[in-house]
Amino acid sequence: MKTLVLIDVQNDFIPGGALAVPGGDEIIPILNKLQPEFDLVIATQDWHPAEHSSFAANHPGKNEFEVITWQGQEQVLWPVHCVQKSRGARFHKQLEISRIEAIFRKGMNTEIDSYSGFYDNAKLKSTGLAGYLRDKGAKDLYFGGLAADYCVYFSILDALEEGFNAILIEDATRAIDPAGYEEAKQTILQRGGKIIHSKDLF
Ligand code: VGL
Ligand code: ZN
Repeated sequence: MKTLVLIDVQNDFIPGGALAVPGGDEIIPILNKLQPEFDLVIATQDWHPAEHSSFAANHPGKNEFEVITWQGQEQVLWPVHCVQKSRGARFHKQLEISRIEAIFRKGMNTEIDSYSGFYDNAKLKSTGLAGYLRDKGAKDLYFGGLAADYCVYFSILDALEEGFNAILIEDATRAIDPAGYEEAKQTILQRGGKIIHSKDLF
């Protein structure tokens, strides 16, 4: 059971968006071409209330990309992004969505950020994704989407911890910070994940 997990392919993470990931638009044709190769395609969506504590705008005097401690957790302060029902929160219009069987939303609790598609950053709450995938018989999870060094990375770590095989499709993702991404890839490999190129799947 080969499953493709599309992480946060939303307007705000694509050039022109509020938290644009460099080259984020280049992955869309790859994600579209990959989908027919999979038995199951699911997606996640970052889905914040406007009052979310991860937004720098909600911390007067603080700057975007500054790191603070919030509820005992390190928190990067992001530009306002992926606000529920906003255009920025929608999937990019060129993303093929007809094969996406389920969408898991995250980041709704104002007090805690949620990079992984499985759990919030303090692991207080599950999105139900692990249970859904087990029920579907999914074992091999292939990841693409945005951003490689945040939501894709933390989703892969949780997938491995939940006992799935996790494979990053390296040309189907882009990172916010190249140095952070290099470290992330090392950690993925150390924890038993794999890194492949989309051409390995055709
Ligand atoms: C993400 C930062 C904040 C992501 C989401 O999708 O990688 N990054 N919220
Ligand atoms: Zn977010």
